[in-house]
Amino acid sequence: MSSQTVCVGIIGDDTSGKTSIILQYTKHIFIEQYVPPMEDWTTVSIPNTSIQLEICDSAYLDDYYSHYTKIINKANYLVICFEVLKTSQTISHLKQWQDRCKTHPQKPILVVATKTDLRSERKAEDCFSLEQVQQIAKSFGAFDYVQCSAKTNTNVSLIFEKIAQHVQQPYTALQQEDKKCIIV
Ligand SMILES: Nc1nc2c(ncn2[C@@H]2O[C@H](COP(=O)(O)OP(=O)(O)OP(=O)(O)O)[C@@H](O)[C@H]2O)c(=O)[nH]1
Ligand SMILES: [Mg+2]
Repeated sequence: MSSQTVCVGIIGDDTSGKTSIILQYTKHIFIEQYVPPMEDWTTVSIPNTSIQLEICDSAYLDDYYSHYTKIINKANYLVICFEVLKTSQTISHLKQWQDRCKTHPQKPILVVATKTDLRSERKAEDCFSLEQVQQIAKSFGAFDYVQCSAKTNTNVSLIFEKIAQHVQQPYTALQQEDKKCIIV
């Protein structure tokens, strides 16, 4: 069976946990402190499929704009990460990510809420709820969403399995009707 290679760009806010997801998935490690960005595209084979994912990390560099534009342009799939801690900054940045993604309406998007382990140590009102995560995913026109923790290795592999599943058979788990705003 010939293999199919798909490029996946991992984008989202500074310290939202992008590199930690890739490290947990590919190397089964989690680092509590500063995590340096992965420099190259990381290629992984998805079990029980002929699909290879070329995963690209992004990081806040001096030339971040051109860096993520390059990633968005090359990627076949976009993974938008944001952490479950709800702050005014996260909300306003999500709106900015939404605008950036609108320039590439043809790229399938998977929305990923990260650091879900923090829900157990914070008040419920300080975190995005499941319903709010679903709403955010809809607002991006995402085909699906995942809630994960790289720290506890919860649902990390599901991110890449859902992409592989979508490559094999495109699906939309979410209603696409309300792309206009993010309700939080
Ligand atoms: N509690 C918790 N902390 C996490 C999790 N994932 C990442 N972190 C922590 O969050 C911080 C940032 O993680 P990174 O993976 O470097 O985030 P990033 O999005 O790659 O950050 P930049 O490359 O700077 O944009 C680190 O201190 C991680 O240990 C998680 O699932 N739970
Ligand atoms: Mg990083």
